[in-house]
Amino acid sequence: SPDSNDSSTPELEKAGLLNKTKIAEGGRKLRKNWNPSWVVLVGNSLVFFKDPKSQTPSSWKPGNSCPESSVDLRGAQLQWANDLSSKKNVFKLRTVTGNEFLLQSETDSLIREWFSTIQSVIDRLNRE
Ligand code: I3S
Repeated sequence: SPDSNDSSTPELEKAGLLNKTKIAEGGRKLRKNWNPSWVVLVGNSLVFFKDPKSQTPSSWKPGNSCPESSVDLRGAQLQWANDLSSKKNVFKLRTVTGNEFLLQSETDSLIREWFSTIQSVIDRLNRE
């Protein structure tokens, strides 16, 4: 389309369902609370939405798909973190502000795709 390179419209890199828990906020450790999350990688951000399956029909109305939270990937660090969970396929994302998230999927190929796609965005931002 003619607008596909419009810099005001960040490119959607990836979207899908992952298990997520936040484990630190501003460097302070948090209690784990794993939940399915609809994760969207768009532009320089990773955006988290409620698991669509857990939403009520009314929450599907346009305009009601409000993100739960959003992570700026600039300066973020990504690492495999199977030592931080009994679950398999876990990686940790740490933001410059000291927020830490674990993301997980039972599907090996899927989690590897997420890891490399997020890493490539971080690498691109590091080159800017
Ligand atoms: O690393 P931890 O503390 O063993 O993580 C487990 C606990 O947070 C547990 O919650 P409670 O301590 O509130 O019962 C969670 O239910 C588990 O999922 C956490 O471990 P995994 O290994 O699933 O990340």
